Amino acid sequence: MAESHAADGNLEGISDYKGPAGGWGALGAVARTVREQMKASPDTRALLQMNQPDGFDCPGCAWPDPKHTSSFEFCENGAKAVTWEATVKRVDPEFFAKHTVSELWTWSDHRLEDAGRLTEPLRYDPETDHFVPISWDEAFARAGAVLRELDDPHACEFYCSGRASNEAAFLYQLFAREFGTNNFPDCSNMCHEATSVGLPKSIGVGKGTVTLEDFDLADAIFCIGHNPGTNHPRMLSTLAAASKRGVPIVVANPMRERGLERFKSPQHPTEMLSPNATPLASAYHQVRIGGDMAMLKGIMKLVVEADALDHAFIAEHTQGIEALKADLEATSWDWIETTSGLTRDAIETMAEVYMNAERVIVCYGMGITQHRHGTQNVQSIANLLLLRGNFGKPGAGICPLRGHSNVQGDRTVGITEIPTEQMLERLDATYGITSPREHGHNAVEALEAMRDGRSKALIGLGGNLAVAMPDPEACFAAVRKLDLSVNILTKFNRTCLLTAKETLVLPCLGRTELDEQATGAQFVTVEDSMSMVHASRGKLKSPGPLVRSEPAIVAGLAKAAMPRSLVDWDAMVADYDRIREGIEQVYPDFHDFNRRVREPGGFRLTIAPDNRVWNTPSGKAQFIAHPVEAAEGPRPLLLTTIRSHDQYNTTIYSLDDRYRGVTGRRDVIFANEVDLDMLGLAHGDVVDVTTRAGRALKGFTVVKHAIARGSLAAYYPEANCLVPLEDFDPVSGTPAYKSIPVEIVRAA
Ligand SMILES: Nc1nc2c(c(=O)[nH]1)N[C@H]1C(S)=C(S)[C@@H](COP(=O)(O)OP(=O)(O)OC[C@H]3O[C@@H](n4cnc5c(=O)[nH]c(N)nc54)[C@H](O)[C@@H]3O)O[C@H]1N2
Ligand SMILES: Nc1nc2c(c(=O)[nH]1)N[C@H]1C(S)=C(S)[C@@H](COP(=O)(O)OP(=O)(O)OC[C@H]3O[C@@H](n4cnc5c(=O)[nH]c(N)nc54)[C@H](O)[C@@H]3O)O[C@H]1N2
Ligand SMILES: [Mo]
Repeated sequence: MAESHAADGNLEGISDYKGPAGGWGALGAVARTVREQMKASPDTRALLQMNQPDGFDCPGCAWPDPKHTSSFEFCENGAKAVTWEATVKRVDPEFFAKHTVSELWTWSDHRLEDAGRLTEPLRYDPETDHFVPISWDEAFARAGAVLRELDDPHACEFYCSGRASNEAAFLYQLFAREFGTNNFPDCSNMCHEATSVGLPKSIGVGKGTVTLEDFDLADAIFCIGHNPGTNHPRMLSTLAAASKRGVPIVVANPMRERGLERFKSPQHPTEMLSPNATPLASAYHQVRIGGDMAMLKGIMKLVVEADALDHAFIAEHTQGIEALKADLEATSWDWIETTSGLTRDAIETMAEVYMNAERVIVCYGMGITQHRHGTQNVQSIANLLLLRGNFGKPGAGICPLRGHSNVQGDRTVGITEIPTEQMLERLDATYGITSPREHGHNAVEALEAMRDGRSKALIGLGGNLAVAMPDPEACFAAVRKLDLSVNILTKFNRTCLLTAKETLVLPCLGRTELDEQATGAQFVTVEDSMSMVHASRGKLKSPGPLVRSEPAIVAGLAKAAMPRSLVDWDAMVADYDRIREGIEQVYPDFHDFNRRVREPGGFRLTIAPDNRVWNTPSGKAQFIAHPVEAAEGPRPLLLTTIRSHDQYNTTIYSLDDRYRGVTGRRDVIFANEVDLDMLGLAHGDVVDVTTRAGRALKGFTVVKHAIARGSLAAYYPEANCLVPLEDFDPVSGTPAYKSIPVEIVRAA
């Protein structure tokens, strides 16, 4: 990696990126990933199948496609997600015979996954410290034996990551509930849980309310705490179109992100040849980390003072405005300015854009949710929109940018630790089972239960739980204590190396691959960020003859764990239409599912606020006031954790982060130049970052960056060691990954 240079610091691989988002850099990156992962494989045609009417849904992000009907929509990072899955590299039995687990443990996360696709079921052999191939029958029998022996079904954790299809996820929750638990830690618990928990209280639904068409009608768009250039690149075309229409796009983000500043579409030949890129943000406010609520309160205070409220809407559709007004009145500008790091003038310009627009969309991502006050942040955004009736009219609404491509769908079909009674009754009536009524564990609770020995088994339907969670030391130890760890994966990762008494790795098909079952080729369904449900059909050859589909693996485990199960698992695996019939019976919103999902583009689930229907206890939308006590003393430096351009969560495609000017390394801390001066540090210094509780990230290099004062940023998962497991939003359980109080000193 980078060497140190005494004179100008440890700055190898650090530069200033001057280009736009997209552009030739994006095309070059696509060519590179195709070359590295797919060699000359004929399956490079996979890229042409992505997001086509008859193709598969991009496993990259959850941004919708123009109706999934015609346009050729893919992006650089979608191409990386597909080539990473469709790679020609394999980890076969020979690979595992060559490398012990102790050796693999020393590999980087990048190298582990880059080794290639899993091809056979594996079991860890503690005698030799190797993973060894076993048959599917033996794998299921071994898992079933441990699961049947548990004294309590609640001692098993059913983790779900967000790539699983609706069909796989529905079978998975059926398995867990017939088994007897609602323990569904899932990636959503680390992601948009503040949305899932916060929005139902505000507007009666825990999802976004806008569609792509709304972006064509909006008069103003706010983008708070998300980085579309990297994490939802297809959104850049939508933002560029709005910008060309002259719609103001107001950004609030501590970091200047190129993907929010300007964009050159790699799919527009004329744009590529012209020297000009489309500007995106009309105003860029570098809010201090964790300062969003103060900023939002500032805007709302001005809206209320100007009496620019939609009085008719408020009277007919809402409750709670008085408490919100009282809170805003009691909130001082001094607190707003110091907490947000923005001047009153800047906030006035934001309020003006907001008040001058009839139809406003607010988009937000992890910069809002992953804080101790994540739920309060989300509800403050809802408050802002409610003040001017920005729900239930075209061109307006709230737009949480969901994470994984089907994380929203997984939730919709039952992956939740807090199911409703109505849902359980329908599930029980459909399958003749008796689901448990006790709430289950979310992700933090699952790790605590494993750490404390209350939970003894972990099944993972995708994902890399122990690496994605805070406090790796605690999480690693927790998994290693288990009786059983089952990993249903496309690729090997660090969580599988945390061997339990019995450790199984079960290779599954990815989204891009042809899924043949007894009745022929199957398709699956997914739900995007805008509640569109559509079909996804894999086309590529399976990476090996033994690899099975996720529904087949879930059914195999269920049968082994419950030999007397009341569910006809084989029938559902033979024909996924049978699974969809089950989904339809449990969730009436999916009526006529098998027919409607075969229509081009699929269908949209009902989002009640679109019709100004509020499924809250009062039947009204709720303003929810969040009085905050001003903190005493100097404010600590806050560190946020972010994704690089070449990573997908814990999957590290390469060590580059093009738009932030970082090449070949990830050991950096982005800092504001003035802060560095005040700390007596220089661009390129090697530092240690520590927390009060003694956590430390050592030997990283500080890099000056356009980031708000008092704010630092480092990459996830490297910086997860700084986050304690106990540090989360008490309302939603979302870990506070984005506001870690730290100190920073030159390394000894
Ligand atoms: N290529 C790619 N695509 C992805 C993913 C990926 O890893 N790679 N991950 C997927 C998943 S699971 C998710 S959840 C999404 C994540 O998508 P994003 O939400 O965009 O993800 P992050 O990189 O975590 O950070 C978002 C932004 O929040 C800003 N931020 C940090 N702290 C604060 C704050 O306190 N306030 C404000 N206003 N902003 C802040 C950061 O500067 C950064 O620009 O993307 C999905 N899509
Ligand atoms: N510090 C910090 N920590 C964070 C975050 C942060 O912003 N900062 N973000 C959080 C967020 S938003 C999320 S969503 C979580 C992500 O947490 P996870 O969802 O658990 O993690 P991923 O890295 O997405 O999972 C990668 C693994 O999924 C497997 N996989 C890929 N495709 C498939 C498939 O089609 N099927 C199956 N069965 N397996 C597949 C591969 O084997 C791969 O190793 O991390 C969280 N952790
Ligand atoms: Mo996420």
